[in-house]
Amino acid sequence: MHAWPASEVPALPGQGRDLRIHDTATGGLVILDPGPVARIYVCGITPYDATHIGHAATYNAFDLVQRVWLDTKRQVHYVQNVTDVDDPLLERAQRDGIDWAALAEQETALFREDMTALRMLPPRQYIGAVESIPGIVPLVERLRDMGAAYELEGDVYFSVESDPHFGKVSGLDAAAMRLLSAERGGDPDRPGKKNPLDPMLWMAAREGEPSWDGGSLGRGRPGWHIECVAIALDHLGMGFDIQGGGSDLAFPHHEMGASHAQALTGEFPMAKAYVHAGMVALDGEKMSKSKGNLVFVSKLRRDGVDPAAIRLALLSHHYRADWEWTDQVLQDAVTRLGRWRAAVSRPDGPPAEALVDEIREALANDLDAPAALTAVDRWTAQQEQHGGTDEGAPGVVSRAVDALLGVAL
Ligand code: 5CA
Ligand code: ZN
Repeated sequence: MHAWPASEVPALPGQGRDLRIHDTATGGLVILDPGPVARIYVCGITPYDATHIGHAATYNAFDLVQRVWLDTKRQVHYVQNVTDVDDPLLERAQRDGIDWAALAEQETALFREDMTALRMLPPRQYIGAVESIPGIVPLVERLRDMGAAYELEGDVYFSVESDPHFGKVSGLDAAAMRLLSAERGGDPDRPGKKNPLDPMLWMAAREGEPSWDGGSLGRGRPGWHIECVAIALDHLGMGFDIQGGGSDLAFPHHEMGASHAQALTGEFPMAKAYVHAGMVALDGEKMSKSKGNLVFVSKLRRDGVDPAAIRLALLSHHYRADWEWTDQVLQDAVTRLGRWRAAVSRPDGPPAEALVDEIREALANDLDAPAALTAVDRWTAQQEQHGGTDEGAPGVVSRAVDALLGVAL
């Protein structure tokens, strides 16, 4: 699959600071020390509906990670998937009487447009579940052959007990895991499983559903977690820096994925940090495709909202917070964008060096984008009230806001 075009990242004077980021597994900040090439895997969309503000907020967080790393003069190896075959996608296609593959293609194309408009830097590899199947099958066969997976009525399940580190990503107890498993795509009540939490690795072909050649597994399609693991291991290998997604992926998705990878390789951990973005709500409830309480990025764009204002609205909340989308949030961002643009449109202004430093420090400190915005607000207020004599300072501010926050002024 192809990704989307990269917007240019302006070069800045000086160098950024190393990222300290909250890791779900340890519950605290970790100082990541990636080599010259930082490695990150971010879970992509299941493309059965358009990109909503919740998705955009999560991808915004990981775009900031990429920008902080680039600012430390590292390269970034960023991989993202597209879950282009899964139960919710097939159910939606069935409901609407359309071909599931056409639905996936259409919504993935819209996602690329939205990401481009929001100036999210693309992943180096953007990979679909379907195209990954030839790589997934041998992994499932290997897990089965080593005794970490078992068959149940033609389906293949992963045995969570095969990974001694199972549970370390989410830190949840068995009861909480069971509840979340039932809510988020698992089948804890299916009779015959060794452990109710065991997730499916390979689902035998079902009547009326697409299926692929699974070698010794028989025809079928892959489970959700093994999809991301196959893609991550293929392109990044074990011990990569960040596994990212929204907080609803911590369990079971990232827990199970880590266990699949750790059982397969005998190495620990799969990722140095598991990073999770908070959930965006609308009308008091988590924005979700299944509930339908959605604000679409593409709809806002069609209504004439500047994508830079949408991006500023996302940045005005800390990535780990759960927050509520309202018209006021967007209105405030539109006002802020107008003030910032006016402030950088003058040839001179207050000195910019300290501001660039403040933005860098804020982002390196667990991606504190709201603190970065406050710093730019302060510079803007000074420019509005007193102006300044530093020639070229507004240009430096404009480039820093673009390079570090992805907002084109
Ligand atoms: N395809 C899988 C991941 S492999 C998936 O979860 N797809 S998704 O389309 O449901 O979600 C894509 C990303 O958006 C995930 O990281 C998810 O955690 C995040 N996300 C979904 N809803 C929200 C929300 N309301 N607020 C913030 N992030 C959200
Ligand atoms: Zn995933």
